[in-house]
Amino acid sequence: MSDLSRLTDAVVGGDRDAACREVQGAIDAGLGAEAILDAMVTGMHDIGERFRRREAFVPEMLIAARAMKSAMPLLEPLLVEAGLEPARTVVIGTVEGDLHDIGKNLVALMWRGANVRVIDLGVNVPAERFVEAVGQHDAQIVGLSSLLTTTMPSMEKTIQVLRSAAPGAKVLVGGAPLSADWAEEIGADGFAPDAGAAVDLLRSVTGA
Ligand code: B1M
Repeated sequence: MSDLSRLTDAVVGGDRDAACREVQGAIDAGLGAEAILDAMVTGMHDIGERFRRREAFVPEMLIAARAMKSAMPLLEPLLVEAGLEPARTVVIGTVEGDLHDIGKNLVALMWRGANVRVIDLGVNVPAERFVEAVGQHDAQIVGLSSLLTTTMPSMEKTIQVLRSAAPGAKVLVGGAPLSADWAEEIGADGFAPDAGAAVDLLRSVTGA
């Protein structure tokens, strides 16, 4: 087994100490920053797939993301040196009126795991705040989450406001009461039913 497959396993297993040890070992062995990052992204992708197949659950995803987050500071200087900082920026938030953030946080973690810069605006976010953040961070993508049927109209309004004020931004949506049909109806660029699918959706929209 190569060092990097041990790193992937450490992320999948949520083992923070092992992830840091494997990253440091790979750096010391002279492996490239991109390969090391890929090994962790593969781990996050793997846990996302397991989550979709109901073989892993929210706690496993959280500890996997925590393991990757712990090891990232070791790798960051090399990524900067190699010019491998995230090329894309996503703004994410839960729409106005809605305070649920567990699912949104998972999506944000998975997107970070896919090496995307994620600006998390939190919960109860007014449409105008999304517009402001897109401009401020030069974001290409906006992720909207809604867990309440009563805040689905707020998501629709947010998309309308974004379409006129930030027409270049792609809008991806998700949340338990939503469906792909409804997402299409309100003009979203994509819908993901869960955090694993959200990574695939992001990749398909960005062509990454
Ligand atoms: Co609330 N709540 N809640 N709640 N809550 C639900 C959503 C509800 C279904 C419970 C029920 O009645 N069975 C119900 C909504 C009914 C409806 O609208 N159809 C409900 C209600 C009614 C309410 C209140 C109105 C209750 C009240 O006060 N009377 C109130 C509303 C407050 C508000 O938001 N203004 C309320 C409050 C709360 C708490 C604050 C107590 C708490 C939230 C804590 C928090 O988030 N920090 C809470 C919780 C925990 C829940 C349940 C129990 C769990 C939600 C959750 O975290 N799921 C929920 C019942 C349930 O779902 N069983 C419920 C786990 C999470 C991993 O899944 O969020 O679906 P989920 O995210 C998934 C996908 O949806 C998707 O990926 C995620 C990961 O796979 N996804 C995206 C989500 N966002 C995405 C974005 C994407 C892509 C995918 O792209 C951008």
